[in-house]
Amino acid sequence: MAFLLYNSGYMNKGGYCMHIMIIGAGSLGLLFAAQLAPNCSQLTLVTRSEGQARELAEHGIQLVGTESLETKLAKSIVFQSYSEEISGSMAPVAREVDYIFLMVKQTAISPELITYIQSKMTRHTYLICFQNGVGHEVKLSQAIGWDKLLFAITTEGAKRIGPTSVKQTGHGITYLGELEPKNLAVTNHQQIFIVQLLELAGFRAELSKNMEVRIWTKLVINAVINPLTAILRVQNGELLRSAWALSLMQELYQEVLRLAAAKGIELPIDLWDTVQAVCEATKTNHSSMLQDIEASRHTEIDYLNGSLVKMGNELGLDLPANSMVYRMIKAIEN
Ligand code: KPL
Repeated sequence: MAFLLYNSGYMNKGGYCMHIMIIGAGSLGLLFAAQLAPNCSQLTLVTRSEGQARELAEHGIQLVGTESLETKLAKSIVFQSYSEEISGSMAPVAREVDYIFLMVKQTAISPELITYIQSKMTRHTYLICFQNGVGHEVKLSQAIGWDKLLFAITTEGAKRIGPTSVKQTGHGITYLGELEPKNLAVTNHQQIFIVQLLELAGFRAELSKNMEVRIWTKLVINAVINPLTAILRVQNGELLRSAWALSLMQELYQEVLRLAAAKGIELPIDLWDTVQAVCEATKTNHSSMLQDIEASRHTEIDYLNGSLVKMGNELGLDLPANSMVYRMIKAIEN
């Protein structure tokens, strides 16, 4: 697997003098890169494939706004493979990285990628993780340390139209904070700064002192909606129109509630309403898991229902519905 760099090289006198690196050029990576680039002195977008980095170098990022406004960003200056950079055969990107936004799926957080991230971290670098589900926090805290880690949950809507273009499909909110707030490892000042940076780029962003609940809330939404849409091969909204599907959603949901209670995690009392509201609001979407199955990719099931079943096992709690959908997705993947 080769990660390549697409460097916007965008200089803006009014922006912050800093280097932001975004790893992952899927829908969110492209959207955030396009929006953040004008506000920082250097932005590097790290892609997985060489082809995408080349195309970005040639065309820049094309952002189609919600009102169909098209923006073209500055063209790239540098792109290179990260393995060449690590081996020293290529000069590293000039300025030290201040913030790394990790915007890849859980399945992409390989030992190779972690080594790459480590090679970019200095005493002053913070890593901000945008993943769905759980599991990454353990790997990354071991490799990077809690004092360098922040977590974000975003509901920004974006759809990748091609390797260099993205459509903003809706405006959401991004919550940012630590997962181990007891440590207060990353100063409030740092966290507020990132929130301001996101706001300057046109995103709604808020600091959260309760990232665990926010991560679990998203985990529940994805664990209830995604596997069922992928097994039944339906759009999100279809789940609400079938009494059978709704009862399966309820079963998955109730099991997660029991698990969360056993772990002492207080989920919002109206979470079931939220799950249904998300289903309705995204009714024409193919969930990310359905898209993965359609494209014959590995899904994030290990980090959603798989993690839930594993946590249940550790506590002596059975989660039969979650275990069933987990095994069905695994069977489909294979
Ligand atoms: O986040 C999603 C996903 O597909 O991963 C939902 C909320 C289900 C929207 O499609």
